[in-house]
Amino acid sequence: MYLQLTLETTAYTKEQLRFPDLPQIALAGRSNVGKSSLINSLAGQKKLARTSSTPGKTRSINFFLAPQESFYLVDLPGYGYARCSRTEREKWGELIQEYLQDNPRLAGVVLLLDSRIAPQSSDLDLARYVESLQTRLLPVITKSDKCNQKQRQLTLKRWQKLLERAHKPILFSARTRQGQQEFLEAMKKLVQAESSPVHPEDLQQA
Ligand SMILES: Nc1nc2c(ncn2[C@@H]2O[C@H](COP(=O)(O)OP(=O)(O)OP(=O)(O)O)[C@@H](O)[C@H]2O)c(=O)[nH]1
Ligand SMILES: [Mg+2]
Repeated sequence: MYLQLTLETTAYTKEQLRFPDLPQIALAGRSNVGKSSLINSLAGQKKLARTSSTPGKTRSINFFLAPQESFYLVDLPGYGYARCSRTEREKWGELIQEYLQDNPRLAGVVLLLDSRIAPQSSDLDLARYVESLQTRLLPVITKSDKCNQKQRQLTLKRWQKLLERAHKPILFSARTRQGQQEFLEAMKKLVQAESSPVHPEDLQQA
């Protein structure tokens, strides 16, 4: 089953940023981890969100509306992209922070993690930041098709241990659609839980 999604707004700067009055789920993660590909895979479309094998493709915050479920899936620019200038990196960091902080209708943050790359401090920093915002964190391990079963399970366990207060990580592949149903269900639960307080025990269940 696909998720109907339409690109509604795009913000390149803080001035262009608007906070929609509907629940939002943000997709965060390092450049090239597969955020935009995940959106395309969910929607069953190839070019809804722009993807590239070169890191740093998404440079704006893109709001994709799921009209049937009444929430937004928000594609964020990736972090940890070394090849752009420092000022540009700082500008994106500020834009992402501006969006995540004090966003009254942020229902959760999906943290995408590459199944082939060892845990990075930038990922852990983002996870801690999301927790500090009292927002639910849903880890998704991407490109699972690139690993064998043993590697996948190892990565899963590793992240589960590191992010013990978050939702159990979901193994996902935009290529084979592994984990798609599980992910859709987890997102729906985040939307339903939007207005309930985030206690440590909620974080495990949401
Ligand atoms: N094999 C495989 N490749 C994937 C998967 N998901 C993404 N890719 C590839 O990884 C590359 C980066 O994917 P994007 O979706 O553009 O990554 P992104 O996180 O949006 O990157 P930025 O926009 O730079 O932050 C592309 O070449 C994709 O085809 C997957 O599940 N399996
Ligand atoms: Mg992208």
